[in-house]
Amino acid sequence: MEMLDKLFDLVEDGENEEAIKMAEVMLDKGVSPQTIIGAMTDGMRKLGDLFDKKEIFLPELLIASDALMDVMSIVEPKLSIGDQAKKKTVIMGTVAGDLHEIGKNLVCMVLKANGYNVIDIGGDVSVQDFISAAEKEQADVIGMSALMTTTMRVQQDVINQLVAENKRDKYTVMVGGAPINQDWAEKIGADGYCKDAFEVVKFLDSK
Ligand code: B12
Repeated sequence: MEMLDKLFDLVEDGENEEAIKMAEVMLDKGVSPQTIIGAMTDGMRKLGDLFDKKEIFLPELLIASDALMDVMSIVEPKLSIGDQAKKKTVIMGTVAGDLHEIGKNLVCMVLKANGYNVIDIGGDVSVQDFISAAEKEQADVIGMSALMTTTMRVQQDVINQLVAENKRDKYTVMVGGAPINQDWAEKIGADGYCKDAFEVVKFLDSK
């Protein structure tokens, strides 16, 4: 849709105010929050490819990420929250050494909108902090995001530590992020991998 492309152009250019206004207009016109989230995710991935090819650089990524977060803050309240009783408690964080939070934030947003009790413990989360948060909140699910090949092994460290502490069976462990796939999830003994925020809901609803 042309409007979605235009919205991402504004995000890419760091036109935060304009992007927010446009997102508000689109929501008013009945464009669904899911459609906007999907388009922004695709846009961000395309920027990632350009970054890879050195056609854009870190400052441009930072500008776009900041604008994207602003747009998401407008979209979040529009994700209708059903009046269902709170489902499971989910601890979500991005692993140690990794500051990429956009994907994790989207997963949190969509889970909350679907009735889950989500506790976002942020980015750069250590192995012990994942486990302490899960214990403290009596969580059912631990979700770990990793966006870099250099940080994905922390997901494995958390699972190994849960096993060492005899706590592995207490939690459903989900992993995700751009370099993660089903093979990795199986290799490290996670319960599930999901490629996007909407799949996470389907996965957890089926548990
Ligand atoms: C935006 C971005 C940044 C932003 C992050 C802003 C922020 N606050 O999050 C900034 C500019 C800060 C940044 C910094 C860096 N980045 Co960067 N970044 C990206 C980029 C372009 C997009 C990531 C993104 O937001 N995607 C959009 C979201 C919506 O998608 P997503 O994260 O994949 O999430 C979805 C799914 O994966 C899934 N999901 C995500 N998490 C979870 C968790 C669970 C449990 C589940 C089930 C599902 C799930 O659901 C999400 C929603 O649908 C990627 C490129 C890429 N292909 O991913 C590079 C990329 C990840 N970055 C990269 C690099 C190298 C860096 C830097 C080291 C650059 C530098 N030289 O400093 C730093 C690292 C900083 C650090 N220590 O973390 C590399 C990593 C390479 C590698 N080693 O693997 C990438 C792949 C770019 C590239 N091709 O080189 N980056």
